[in-house]
Amino acid sequence: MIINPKMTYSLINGSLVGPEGSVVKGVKSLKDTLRIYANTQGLSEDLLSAINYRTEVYTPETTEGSLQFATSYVYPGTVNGEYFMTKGHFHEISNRSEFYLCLSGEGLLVFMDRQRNWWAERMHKESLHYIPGHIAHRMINTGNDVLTVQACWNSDAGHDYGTIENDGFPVRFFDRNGKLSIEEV
Ligand code: M6P
Ligand code: ZN
Repeated sequence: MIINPKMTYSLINGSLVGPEGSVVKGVKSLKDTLRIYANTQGLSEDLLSAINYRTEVYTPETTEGSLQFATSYVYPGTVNGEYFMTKGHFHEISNRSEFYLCLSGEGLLVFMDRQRNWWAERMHKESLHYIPGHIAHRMINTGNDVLTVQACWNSDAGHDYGTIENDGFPVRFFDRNGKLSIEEV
């Protein structure tokens, strides 16, 4: 028999659409992510309630070997000059890898290994990124539009946020007078 797929995915705006409850939506406003930024002094209420990023996650199965699929929308903006970004994470099952595919916007995908070495790849429409296991990853929106990124990874990978919350990444990215400034910490 031939049946219709349960899900659709828009190549234009990344939106995942499926049966009720199949897509788990998450929204993080700046209030939720404040601690990832270097300087959070004097922020307006408007900025604090602005969306930092949203996610739509489709997890058809959670057993070992299965995959999940998500779209992240990282909004444009800065916190005292520092570009909006995702929290960033290692995987809880550390060897699990991941693909990111950028649909629109401009940004950076920052990688960090366990020795705190970092490097980054430019993200732009149609850029494809492989994130090997054991490597932390964070997206930075350096543009003026939403950075829309599709992700696919093992359902059992989990997120280890603790390491990043405690030690952060060794580099930050700022808009200094309209120019990207890379500041190692
Ligand atoms: C991608 C995936 C998700 C992740 C999301 C936001 O969609 O990597 O697993 O949750 O980006 O990133 P983070 O959780 O690091 O803020
Ligand atoms: Zn991941």
